[in-house]
Amino acid sequence: MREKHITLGEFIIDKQEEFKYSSGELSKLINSIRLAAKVVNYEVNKAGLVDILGATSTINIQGEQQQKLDAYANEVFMQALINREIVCGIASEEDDNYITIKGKNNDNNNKYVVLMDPLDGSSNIDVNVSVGTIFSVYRRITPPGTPVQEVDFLQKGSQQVAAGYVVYGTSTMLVYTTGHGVNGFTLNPAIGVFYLSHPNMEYPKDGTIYSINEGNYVHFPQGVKDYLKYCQKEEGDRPYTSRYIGSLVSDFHRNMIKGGIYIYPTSTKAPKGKLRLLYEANPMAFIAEQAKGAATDGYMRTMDIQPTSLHQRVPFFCGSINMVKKVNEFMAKYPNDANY
Ligand code: P6P
Repeated sequence: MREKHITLGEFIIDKQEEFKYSSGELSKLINSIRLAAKVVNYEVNKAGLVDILGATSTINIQGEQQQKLDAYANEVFMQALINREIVCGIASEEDDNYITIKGKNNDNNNKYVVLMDPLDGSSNIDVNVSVGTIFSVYRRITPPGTPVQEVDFLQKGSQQVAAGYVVYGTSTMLVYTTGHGVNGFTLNPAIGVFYLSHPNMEYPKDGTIYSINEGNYVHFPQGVKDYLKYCQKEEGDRPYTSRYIGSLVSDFHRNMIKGGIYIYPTSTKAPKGKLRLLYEANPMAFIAEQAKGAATDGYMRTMDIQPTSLHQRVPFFCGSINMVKKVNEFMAKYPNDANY
């Protein structure tokens, strides 16, 4: 009996009844991301051939020169979401403020807000290293019919209704959760269809890979330095292997399959860490927990942090649950470092 390969479209329909609250809008939202991922994938894959590389003349809120491809990706995902008339607001790493989106009757009745990093790791674009898209979905908490407000975006990560990423790597994958486990879909570029290739993805409880930019070692808090020395000590299954691609989505994806931990801590150079809470740490934390992994800021659960601003940064320790527990033990010896 030939195994039937389920497409993402079929999977969404099959799982429709699991989407609480939704009368199909969340399915349409995931479908719009599916479409945008294919469009961006096409451009990412030929970035070396056309003048879509390099930087634009604009600087985004991160103070980083916008790469042409991440400005393009931002536009593609924005349009895909707007066209489906499901979301009432979108916040993006590429835009200083969130945008308000009207419903089909120019009303404010759409239920969801989306936060996204349209092309994470964009500094890798010009050197042909994997990049990714990260998205996070909430139900609005302000009254339907009124314009979306910032408070709709500043919800704790524990309130997410969906989160996912696209990794544009040796193959392009869409990995997402709606709170019922994590499933990975691989794109067949020849026919433009995502197939369920990694059902029920789970972080191994233990791992032997750590992902951190060790070039910043001298700037790390002491708890991180102590943990790195623990990883490098010859004892039991250690020393661990160091693997750091410089693209969160790629390091996260490999660690979820093989076991491992990703760390971007505070440092004297990045006093609050580098990763953005709302559209990097929280969605990846939701996926990690749904895959039986863990995510903290070194001291508390990432998804319990109360956001205070759209682009706030947090330290991020994410991966195999026993590795996160261990690094948290080292961090606990230096409680003052919790005040970032
Ligand atoms: P660094 C990419 O810019 C990113 O946000 C993550 O994808 C990646 O893990 C990290 O920053 C790399 O930062 O400072 O090590 O180059």
